[in-house]
Amino acid sequence: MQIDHVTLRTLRIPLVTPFTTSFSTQTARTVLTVEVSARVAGREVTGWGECGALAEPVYSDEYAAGAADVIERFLLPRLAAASADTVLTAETVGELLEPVVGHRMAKAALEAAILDAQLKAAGTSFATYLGVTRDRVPSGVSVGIQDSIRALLDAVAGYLDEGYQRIKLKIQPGWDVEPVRAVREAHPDVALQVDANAAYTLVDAAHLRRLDEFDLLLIEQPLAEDDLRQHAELARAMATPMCLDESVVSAASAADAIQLGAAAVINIKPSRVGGYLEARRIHDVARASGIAVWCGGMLETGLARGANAALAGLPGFTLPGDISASSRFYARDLTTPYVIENGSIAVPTFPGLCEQPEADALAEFSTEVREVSPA
Ligand code: NPQ
Ligand code: MG
Repeated sequence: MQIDHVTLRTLRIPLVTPFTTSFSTQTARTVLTVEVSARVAGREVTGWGECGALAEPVYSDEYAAGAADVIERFLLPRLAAASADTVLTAETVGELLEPVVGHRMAKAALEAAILDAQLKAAGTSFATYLGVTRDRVPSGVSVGIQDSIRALLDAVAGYLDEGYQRIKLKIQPGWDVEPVRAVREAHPDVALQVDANAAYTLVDAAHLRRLDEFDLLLIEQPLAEDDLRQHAELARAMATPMCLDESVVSAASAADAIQLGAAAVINIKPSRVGGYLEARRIHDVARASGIAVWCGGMLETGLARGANAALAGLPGFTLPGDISASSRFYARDLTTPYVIENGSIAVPTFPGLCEQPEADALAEFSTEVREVSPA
């Protein structure tokens, strides 16, 4: 593949309802998109990628403007140099970008755009590329921290009415045992799990153990990103299965977490781990180790939501993902909206990772457009 041109856009897309986690309240999603114009075997093709990084480095150390900068300065020049020698395919992106330390969300966005272009040129869907044969995947929903337990119960009831097959409650100190108890009492049989986004420390072990009585599927990332050993210790102190999100950034860190007993379950977010290809390797490592995985989310637009659904069609994804309908977050998506029917999302069959985004949606939400021509 030969890269001719790249357009980096920063979008600000309003959320249908504020999303509060232990680290922030957001009323809009700031998202960086990567549009790659390339030639594959002489044929012009466009590929799109979306960056998982938030506007601020509060979920992880990356942020959208930093990702745009590192793509322009350090990542794209490496791919452009390789593309002149025709070495460039989606499968070589990981190795070509290996000399740059970290910046996995930036790398993931660029790899996604290249992979999208490559698959569109070949007329191949992402599911076919992965060898996925399932045509639908079960849909779960992540429910933010609310102002009251009444508001939480109303939100959960609404999502269950829409058909979501699993509820994830965001928790933080001061919003944990009582909200979880209220939801469990209102819905004794619902598949329920919690996500703390690293808001606790091991000192809270006795308190977190109180969640064991609610028959939760898992507790996600209670401790800090770097605290693998402490997660293992907490896992031994609790009956609720331990799930890692932020701590798992690669297949290597997944293997470490599994070996340490820090993860009985892994949340796989393609953006967090450097892209869909590394996400598949984590799936493979976990599956070989008897560790369940599910597909997490970063409030993806239509540029990445369908690719997540395809990934979640792999056989090791045995728990419902945070792959909700577009309407869970956005009144207007960049593509045809993803919908949930009978609690599941269709695995896309179109070529590539995503549909072409709608030009008027891009125009409506863009706050910055940067044209980058590789040297
Ligand atoms: C998680 N996602 O599993 C993340 C966290 C996250 C769906 O729970 C704006 C504000 C964007 C908060 C993207 C879900 C966000 C955000 C992701 C939180 O930890
Ligand atoms: Mg999480």
